[in-house]
Amino acid sequence: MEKTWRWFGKKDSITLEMLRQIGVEGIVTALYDLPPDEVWTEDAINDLSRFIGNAGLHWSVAESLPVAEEIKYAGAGRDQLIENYKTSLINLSKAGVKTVCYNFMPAIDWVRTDLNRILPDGTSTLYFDKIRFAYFDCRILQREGAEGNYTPEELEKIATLGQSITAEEKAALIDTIIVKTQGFIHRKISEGTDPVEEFRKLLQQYQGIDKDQLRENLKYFLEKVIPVAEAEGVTLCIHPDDPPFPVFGLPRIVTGETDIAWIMNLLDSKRNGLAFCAGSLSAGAHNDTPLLALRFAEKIGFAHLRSTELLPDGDFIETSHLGGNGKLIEVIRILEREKPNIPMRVDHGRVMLDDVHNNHNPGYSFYGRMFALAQVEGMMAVVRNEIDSE
Ligand code: DNO
Repeated sequence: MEKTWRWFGKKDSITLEMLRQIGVEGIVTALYDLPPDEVWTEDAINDLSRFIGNAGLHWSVAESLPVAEEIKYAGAGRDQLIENYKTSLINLSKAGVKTVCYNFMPAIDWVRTDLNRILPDGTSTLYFDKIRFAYFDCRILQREGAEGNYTPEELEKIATLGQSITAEEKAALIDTIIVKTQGFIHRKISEGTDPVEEFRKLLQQYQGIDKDQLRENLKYFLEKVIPVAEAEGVTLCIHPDDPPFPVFGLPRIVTGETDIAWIMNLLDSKRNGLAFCAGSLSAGAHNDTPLLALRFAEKIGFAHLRSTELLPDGDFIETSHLGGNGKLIEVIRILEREKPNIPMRVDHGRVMLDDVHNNHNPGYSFYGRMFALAQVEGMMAVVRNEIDSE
């Protein structure tokens, strides 16, 4: 697989020169300065592509070409927004970017409650604490009907947490769940607004939208964009839901085997592809990550390599790339055989060494990801060796 790296554009303090030194071959990026609903123009794409090319690298994957919320909830403006999406796809294709990652998670992309869970060795990782998340949902957001989504035991734990949680901890929860994790990937929580209020408004747009309806909306979108992807030779890769279970009472439609099969069977096109995020999938107790890689290998156009460990009470932690439920060595064994030419990126990394002095986006440290890349390269070398000696 091609070794790629998620790079956040010209303002990223991790430079392309640094990435060349650590063996990165291709770049995964987006037009981060644009609001999510705007067309990616040829000029803007070419400018970024040239910048990457001048550093001796190439733009391998667009992640993400964001799907506007209005497309997901089927608002009045969705047809125009889908037209914009098609234009962006064509423009990316003209610049040679033939792999595009997107997701169809309503209102919120990935969810964590702690961005700096300290490990015994002094490094830190990302963590999802079910009770803290539920506390945010029931007590801070005060979502109507939220209590109904939790068990009596969980509600008791929320009440207990309510007795000890500090104002700083509450503010940190808001910041982590709906501001920091969402901000850098084109979210709608604008600066200077009350994030909780803004998020409530966003959730309201999904009232009455159940799993079937959300699937219908995805189908509507894909039926319009896949023919363009076909004509352009662009593979659109849907990213699994992170985590792969419902949150905030919102439907989730990319959580595991049945969901993925449903999407892949919608349209018989190799351009209707999957971004195999081992980390997201591994956070679902129902998922066997290597089995999913094998089952959908034909449709996998891009891979995100990371892993999680499921803990009691619904928590999960992002583990070393060598451990956990992602079983990356097995996933690599499958993908190196079935899809040796697709781009893969190491997803997330611990905060370690000098990372603590840099304000990297959550999950996207430098040393932590470099360390993980070395581990992944090691696994890839072992697998290639196995393949070569067959
Ligand atoms: C977080 C990422 C997500 C992902 C997008 C793909 O670290 O995994 O932001 O890139 O959801 O569309």
